[in-house]
Amino acid sequence: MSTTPIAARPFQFDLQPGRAALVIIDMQRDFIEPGGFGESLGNDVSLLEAAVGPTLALLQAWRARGWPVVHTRESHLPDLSDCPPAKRSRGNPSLRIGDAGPGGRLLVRGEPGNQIIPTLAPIDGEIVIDKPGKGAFYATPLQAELQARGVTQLVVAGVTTEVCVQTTLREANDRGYDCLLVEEATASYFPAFKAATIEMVVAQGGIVGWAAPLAAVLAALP
Ligand code: C5J
Repeated sequence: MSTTPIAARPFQFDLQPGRAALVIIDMQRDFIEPGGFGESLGNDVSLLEAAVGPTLALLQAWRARGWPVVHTRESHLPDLSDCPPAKRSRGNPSLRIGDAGPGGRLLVRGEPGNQIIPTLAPIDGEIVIDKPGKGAFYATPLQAELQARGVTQLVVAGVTTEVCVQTTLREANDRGYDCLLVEEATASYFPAFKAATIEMVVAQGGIVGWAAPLAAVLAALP
């Protein structure tokens, strides 16, 4: 199998063209736009905007090559039967999961606020995973979808770095996927948490995976 070297940390990532899926985590209005779930928790959602352009650059690169793309959405069924009470009752948000906000019911499947932002909207042929948890493998068909396409590596983007992105990286790592986190294509409401997550991923010889700047990924693609 031919591989393409990407300058990454903690060491070179050998990308397998066509077998590396781009996984874009939760770039949905509920987290990125005002009035959604992210803001209901008291966060400054404008901090996530920085990840949109770099994620689009990756998406265009993957689309141009016909390589597999996965989009995820954190979402619950309208009756909230897949939302543990512990998740819904946690903390003291201004609105809870399932409550009506400006973009419809928060984190509920099919609501306007639950859609991926228009700039990154999925197109036909791309995998869209609705996930009730923070990780993209928990209670979803993601593993089966990846196996059906022969995917062995994940190039990961999305929000938020230390919550759904990191949980997915750890789930994927335990399932045997080599994961590369693209630094500019992920963001957090807490920049220090983003930086710490990247360090956690690459520490101890890549205990969770690799990290690389966007330019290194784009420059290496065949
Ligand atoms: C959060 C996510 N932060 N997509 N979800 O609750 O990271």
